[in-house]
Amino acid sequence: MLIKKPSDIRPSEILDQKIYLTRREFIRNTVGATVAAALMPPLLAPHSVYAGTKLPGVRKGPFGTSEEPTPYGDVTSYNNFYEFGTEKEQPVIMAKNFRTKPWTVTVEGEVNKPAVYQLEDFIKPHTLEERIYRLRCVEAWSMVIPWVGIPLADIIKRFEPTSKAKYVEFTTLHDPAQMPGQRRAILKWTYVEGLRIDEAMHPLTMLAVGLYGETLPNQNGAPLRLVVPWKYGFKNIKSIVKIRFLEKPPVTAWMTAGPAEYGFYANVNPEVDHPRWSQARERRIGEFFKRKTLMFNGYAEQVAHLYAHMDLNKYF
Ligand SMILES: Nc1nc2c(c(=O)[nH]1)N[C@H]1C(S)=C(S)[C@@H](COP(=O)(O)O)O[C@H]1N2
Ligand SMILES: [Mo]
Repeated sequence: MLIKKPSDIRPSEILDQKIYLTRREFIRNTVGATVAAALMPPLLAPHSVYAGTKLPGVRKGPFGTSEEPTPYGDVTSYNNFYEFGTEKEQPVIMAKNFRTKPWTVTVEGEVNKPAVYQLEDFIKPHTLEERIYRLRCVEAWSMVIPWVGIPLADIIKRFEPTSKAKYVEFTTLHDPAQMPGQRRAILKWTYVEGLRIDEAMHPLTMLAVGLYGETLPNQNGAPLRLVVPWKYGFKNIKSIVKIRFLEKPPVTAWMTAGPAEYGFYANVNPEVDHPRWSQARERRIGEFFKRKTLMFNGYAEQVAHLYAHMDLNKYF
């Protein structure tokens, strides 16, 4: 995602899985076991090291795919979370001691009930459901993740948006002391994302607090992150502390960083290439051969109507 000259792009960003694995092999075979363990706990350490707290009473929710979920170890060790480093192997290590309790979410703007909510007021355990969704990164890799959360619409309704609320803006925590990435000018911090109100209210859109039946690992966006399965991964903002309702579209962090590369809508559209690479195909993490990328990441039936009158080449 980083805006760089092509010559600066590293293999892990282009994400040729073979190169990526080769690099891991290389490190494993050439450095001492202790150093290797520190660099790559997901491959070497048991699954339990990353386990969150089990979330009880989670129901099966609608819309889940029947595709095989990506193994827990991959979902939790191969992450984009620039607040904790630009290499995908970094967040699992760098976010280890990130404090997510207590956690508040500020709700403001065009709503009748603006307030600072405790996370516990936000999401009651008995409301949680599991939905297995595909996640497609703009870098042309994908995963299938069993999320645990609730529909964002259920939460938004409680805030009573006014008739002027046309867009929703989400903001990640700003805390350079805890988030080393924010001490470097990688993005114009903080991370901000946004949705049109009808996208935010769509029944597929959820706020996740867990995956694989447990609370979210820090590197996956604990304690609260957005999941919009038909949009590129970067829309799925992590560690949310603010939700603001607006009349005008918010300016997102990635639009500021590279407006020609990362649009506001960011719908998965295999026909609109990223300026530096094709979006026609993707590599499912754990698989060798690439597969075709589907329109709206395979959720066209549910969401295409939201964009019926829009030129998706212009509004990419
Ligand atoms: N705050 C914040 N949210 C973020 C990012 C980030 O760097 N910072 N990266 C995004 C990108 S590019 C992707 S692909 C997904 C990855 O989510 P995952 O690590 O849970 O798979 O998170 C998104 N949310
Ligand atoms: Mo991404």
